[in-house]
Amino acid sequence: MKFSSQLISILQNAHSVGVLTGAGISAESGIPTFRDQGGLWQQVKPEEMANFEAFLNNPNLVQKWYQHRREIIFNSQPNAGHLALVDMENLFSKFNIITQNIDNLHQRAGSKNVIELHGNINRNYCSRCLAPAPEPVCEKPETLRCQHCGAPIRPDIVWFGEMLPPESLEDAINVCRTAEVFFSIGTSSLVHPAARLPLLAQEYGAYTVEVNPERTSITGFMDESLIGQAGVILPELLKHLKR
Ligand code: BV8
Ligand code: ZN
Repeated sequence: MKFSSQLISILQNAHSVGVLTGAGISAESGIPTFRDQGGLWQQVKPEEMANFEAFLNNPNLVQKWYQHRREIIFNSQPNAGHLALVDMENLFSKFNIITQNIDNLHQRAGSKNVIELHGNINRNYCSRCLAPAPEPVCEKPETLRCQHCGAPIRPDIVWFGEMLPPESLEDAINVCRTAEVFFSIGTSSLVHPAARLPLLAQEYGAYTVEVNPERTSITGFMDESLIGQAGVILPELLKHLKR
């Protein structure tokens, strides 16, 4: 894999690096993405599953779908792309991962500074009194209810039409303000406001790099586009940086 001498020299002199990741970085762990061939949104429609309305109409169905996703995630492992980002974290004084993913794989790989924009499938809470709740067992519908107020339990995930956690979004914007290099890895860059972050980083002066086997809606704006799989490109890039 060829990297531009500009990217290598900017990275070798950088102190602050930001990374935005999407479902693509977990694809090589066997977790389906959303919009690729065979992706999640080909199995169910987001408006029928990943929004609060759908949940209120049929909490058990939505929780069953998330239970299905928990099982896939539980049986998956972080891949070489996640692990390369863990090693990269040690090469820079400020290295932050902003993830749209809810699969917890960055944290399981060992990344320390992870900003979760869309929540985490490992956490659940009551849809009425917001009390934290244990993972519901879908075979026992009664566990889908809050033990304090009886309302349905929901996953701690940002659904379409819901605000992102303000502090996570603020932290992400601060990363864009200070990053000298900003990577956009494994995202179709279609979901807002996350999709805006690489361009915001560029406006603040970051050298922006996209890692994706396909072109996306922001490829044309990036300073560098590395076409390929994250699990191949990131370890290669790490090798160059360690030389
Ligand atoms: C909000 C949780 C205020 C659920 C998700 C403008 C401004 C603000 C909001 C909007 C706006 N325009 C529209 C909106 C509304 C909406 C939105 O963006 N809709 C889109 C579809 C147009 N945004 C919201 O509702 C957000 N809330 O802004 O609140 C508001 C409210 C109402 C109206 C206005 C404002 C909430 C968004 C969060 C929604 N929740 N997920 C769940 O997971 O079940 S979104 C979902 O998509 C996931 O979180 C996912 O992370 C995210 C983005 O998808 P990607 O990660 O990019 O995955 P995708 O499959 O699309 O692409 C994978 C990529 O990987 C591909 O490019 C592929 O080529 C690549 N790839 C594949 N293999 C590899 C690889 N790359 C590298 N290596 C590989 N091996
Ligand atoms: Zn409750």
